[in-house]
Amino acid sequence: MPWRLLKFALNPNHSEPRFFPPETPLKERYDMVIIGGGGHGLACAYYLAREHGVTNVAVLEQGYLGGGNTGRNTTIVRSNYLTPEGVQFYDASLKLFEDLAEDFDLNIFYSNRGHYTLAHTDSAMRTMRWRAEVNKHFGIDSEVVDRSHIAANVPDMDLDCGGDAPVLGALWHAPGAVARHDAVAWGYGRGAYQRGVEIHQKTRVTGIKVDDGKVRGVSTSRGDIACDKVISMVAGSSPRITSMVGLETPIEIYPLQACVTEPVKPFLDTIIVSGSLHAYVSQSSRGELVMGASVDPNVLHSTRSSFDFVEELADKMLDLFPFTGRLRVMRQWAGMSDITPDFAPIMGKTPIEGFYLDAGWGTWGFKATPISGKTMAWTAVNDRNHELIEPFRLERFADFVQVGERGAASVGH
Ligand code: PYC
Repeated sequence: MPWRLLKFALNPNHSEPRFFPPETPLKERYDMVIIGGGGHGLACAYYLAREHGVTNVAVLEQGYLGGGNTGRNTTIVRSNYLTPEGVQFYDASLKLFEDLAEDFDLNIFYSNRGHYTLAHTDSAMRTMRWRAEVNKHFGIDSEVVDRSHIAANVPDMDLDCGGDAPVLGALWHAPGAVARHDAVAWGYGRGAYQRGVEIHQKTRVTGIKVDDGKVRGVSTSRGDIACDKVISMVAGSSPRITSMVGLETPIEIYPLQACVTEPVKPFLDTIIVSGSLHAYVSQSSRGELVMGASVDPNVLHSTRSSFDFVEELADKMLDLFPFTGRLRVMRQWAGMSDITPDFAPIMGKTPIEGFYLDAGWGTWGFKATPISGKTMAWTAVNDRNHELIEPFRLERFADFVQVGERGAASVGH
């Protein structure tokens, strides 16, 4: 038993150090304000402090830390994207993920599982070959495999899918992993706070003050703050924040639902995604099946759950794993996906001096947490886009240089 735990157990007067400090009043001025206390915002605060020595920073979160999409995703980490820009960006993120537990001195339950993207049609096989070639070009461990590879690793899967849509092969991505999402947020949050950053929960940003095209401060539900730089790192609320500075983005918000079953004995140690069936599944370390599908069909700013989602997902899951018909669904929830026209994020500087944007995270935000934090911190400090995020700049839509990532967005949308 760890010594610290024993001390805590035996001595009622010994108090375990708080993970986060008690709430303090807001200061009148910060060098930088980060809007959003999810993984991305907390990671940015952490790298600002750790790598740039910038600590006069406030992270403002309207709810609780990691209570938005950070705590609502299905924790998949992978870098098997389609575009060179996406592959390099997510590969850098995956590499940071691998060292996070050590950086934080906190177990983030990073579990390397391997990731199959199943192909049920010839055209899906073509896309898998395309992705594999781009991945290999950048040194990413991805390859197209046939049915025997899948059968050997996932013996309980019905590769014929009940005869409806037989699996032809898959893209196999050995580095694919899962991690505990809230631990990632807490690790970044604690690391930032220990270095002097302030984290304010239940603090809603109600306005951003801009004079002469330059950021001067923010208004919040707890009063006004002066600052020269604001970094918006929210999900589901990006249009609300960008409208405060008069900025338009092509983001549309769709709910993305997920659910878990009751726990069962371990039978699935890889991550399975089927873009054609619009379903994906992994088994958590507790034994639950963590499952999801594509985004809801209509634009909606809501985290409501629907029966339609479970019904349709169960239909697909039964094709892949017929025995799951006996399992009960234990929990169901939704997040809000900020979807862009090219299925890539929007990152970096904006036409408003001192206003930086990290948005458009659709269904691909969790896996980008470390690299978003790191590159946005660098961008805000240097007032110039980090080279890894330059392709994701907002102006790409006006310039017609989009980063077409739809073919790698996991489940079809
Ligand atoms: O990008 O791997 C992914 C993913 C899985 C579920 C939603 N997005």
